[in-house]
Amino acid sequence: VCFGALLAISGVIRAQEGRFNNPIITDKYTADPAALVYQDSVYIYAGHDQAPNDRDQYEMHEWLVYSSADMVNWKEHPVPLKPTDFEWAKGAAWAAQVIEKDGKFYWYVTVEHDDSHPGKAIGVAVSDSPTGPFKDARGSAIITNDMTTEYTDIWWDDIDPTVWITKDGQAYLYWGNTQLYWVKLKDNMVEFEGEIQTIDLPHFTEAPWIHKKGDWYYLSFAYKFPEKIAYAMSKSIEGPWEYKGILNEVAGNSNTNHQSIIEFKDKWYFIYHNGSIPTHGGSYRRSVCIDRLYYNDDHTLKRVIMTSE
Ligand code: FUB
Repeated sequence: VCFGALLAISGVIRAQEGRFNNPIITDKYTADPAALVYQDSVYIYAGHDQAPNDRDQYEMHEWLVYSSADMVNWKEHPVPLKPTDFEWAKGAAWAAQVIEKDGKFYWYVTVEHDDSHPGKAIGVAVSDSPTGPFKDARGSAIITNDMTTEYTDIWWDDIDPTVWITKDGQAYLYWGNTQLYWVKLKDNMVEFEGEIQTIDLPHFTEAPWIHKKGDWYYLSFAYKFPEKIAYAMSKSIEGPWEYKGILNEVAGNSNTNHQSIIEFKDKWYFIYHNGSIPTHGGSYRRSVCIDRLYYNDDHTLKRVIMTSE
């Protein structure tokens, strides 16, 4: 017990110095972390990488949720959601994000749609608690393949939803692979309104994430492949976005890097995944990591120094 307490204290001290014990979860493979700050805690929603050690393909049958009050000690909660909780979905617990509105928690997820709309699609689940249980909030996908492309063979572009709610309560949904899309959401959070729009960013791959500091919006995203993370800035949530450069390099031993960015107790964090668990970790058996994020005086972002560097 004493040794465990000492480890926990030294972990908190290291984190205050900006060095984390990465990866933060080692008993499971976890990917695509989406962090939510709610009250005095941070929640990390992650996909569960379940590919056997000899299979180099995504195998993800459920999402996981962890919470922490200090960014160092993480508690795992019961599995809050699976793709099979959406009757119209076939599987694939790909990247997702939870946002709170009026005491309800909305979880936008990527799944594999059933054969009525082949390819990936975006669904939304809802709960009264950040740890669930969550249930399908609309009984059908909010975004399907046929809404975003005239080419029926592009089945990969409706993935990686990220959401943002402005101070006046307008919600926006962003998503995409190769092409970045966005649309406004209605007040009910489960229908979109207006036309689907696009944003062109250099070498956009996937994994958009919006955050705001002061007057500036930041749109970070996976760049090229293997993925680095790059970002753009704007004074308006609707753009235009100005590309600003690389935020994080390729993360050890993983082709993907999938970040989220939050402020918690006056510090900024960059939360992502790598493939660093020894022996079998890699692009299909990933692990969530945390590092600190810092700003330059001109509001641009300093490149993240991964604890592994
Ligand atoms: O986890 C499956 C996919 O890998 C995600 O949707 C992408 O962002 C990439 O991380």
